[in-house]
Amino acid sequence: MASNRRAFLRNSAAVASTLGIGALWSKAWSSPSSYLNPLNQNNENPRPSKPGTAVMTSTWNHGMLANDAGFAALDAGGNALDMIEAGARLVEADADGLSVGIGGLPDRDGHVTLDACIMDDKGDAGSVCFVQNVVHPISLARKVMEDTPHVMLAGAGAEQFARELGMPPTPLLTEKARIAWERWRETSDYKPVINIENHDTIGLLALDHDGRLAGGCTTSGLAYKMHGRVGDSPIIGAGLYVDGSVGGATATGLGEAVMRTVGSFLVVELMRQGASPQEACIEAVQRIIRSMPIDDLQVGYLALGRDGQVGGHAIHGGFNYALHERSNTNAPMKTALIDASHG
Ligand code: SD4
Repeated sequence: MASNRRAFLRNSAAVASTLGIGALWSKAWSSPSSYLNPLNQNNENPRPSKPGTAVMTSTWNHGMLANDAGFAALDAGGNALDMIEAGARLVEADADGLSVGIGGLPDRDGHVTLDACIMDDKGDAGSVCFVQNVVHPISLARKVMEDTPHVMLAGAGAEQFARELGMPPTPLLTEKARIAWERWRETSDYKPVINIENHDTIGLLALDHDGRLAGGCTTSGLAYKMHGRVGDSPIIGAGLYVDGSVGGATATGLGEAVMRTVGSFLVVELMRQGASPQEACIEAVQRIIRSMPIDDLQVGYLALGRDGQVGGHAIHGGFNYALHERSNTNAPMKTALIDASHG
């Protein structure tokens, strides 16, 4: 899959430009002062909107299939939240990929521990972290949001809630992942590799035809992390943030850097002040570049405005995201894989 990704990346810019989608966010970012609009106190979105257009965008190659699943859920009568859950579940259920859900690479002690969160445009949020033996943490996070007075459940408590909901305990360590872990234990050299599958997750953002926004993020976290480590992905404001009056953002990459800068919240707040999704992602990446050494560190942001505009940016080359867009239920679907690299 890593080599597929590399092969894809050589072609993705061409794909995007063939579909004419890259031009949407080609505007060059100059400096924060060029877009900050302190007068925009009422969350007015100054940009042209595309009423009725449904958009779904998700990180990495597997975002294409996730977006397909999201639109299938929409066409089956669902809304933006259903699009997110369906897209995330598809990737979580893929036992072959060494990230996200079953088949994810374990921590250094051999345990697969999962993190996920979900958020809607009314500000409701649900999250689970450090969860084991649950195939669909995104659905568990949604249940935390919809069925409990809480936002976040962790570890054994989250697993107990899953059992109460009837989600069966399911071992998540596949043979393929176990072999990879055994091989890693020969050296136990802990070093996340940028843009490689042991540094992977899926972040998803959706806008349905009725203008509802939602987002989600789900991951097995960094491979061979310390037992108990939780990354940015389930942290509201870090791995994901949605504000119905502005837009949503999600992050992928080294969670420690995202948490330190509250990245997704930052992206959405910049959009509130008038930045386009693309400009906001660039500035959030710059915050990291300005504040910590970035040689071995990758972070990518993806953002969706409530008007349907999409942007993405990362510290290093190699970050890509999938985009599906449909102007109404009878219109053809436009799809593209976008190379968000600047390097
Ligand atoms: C984490 N942000 O656990 C996640 C991992 C990831 O691409 O996104 N990998 O830190």
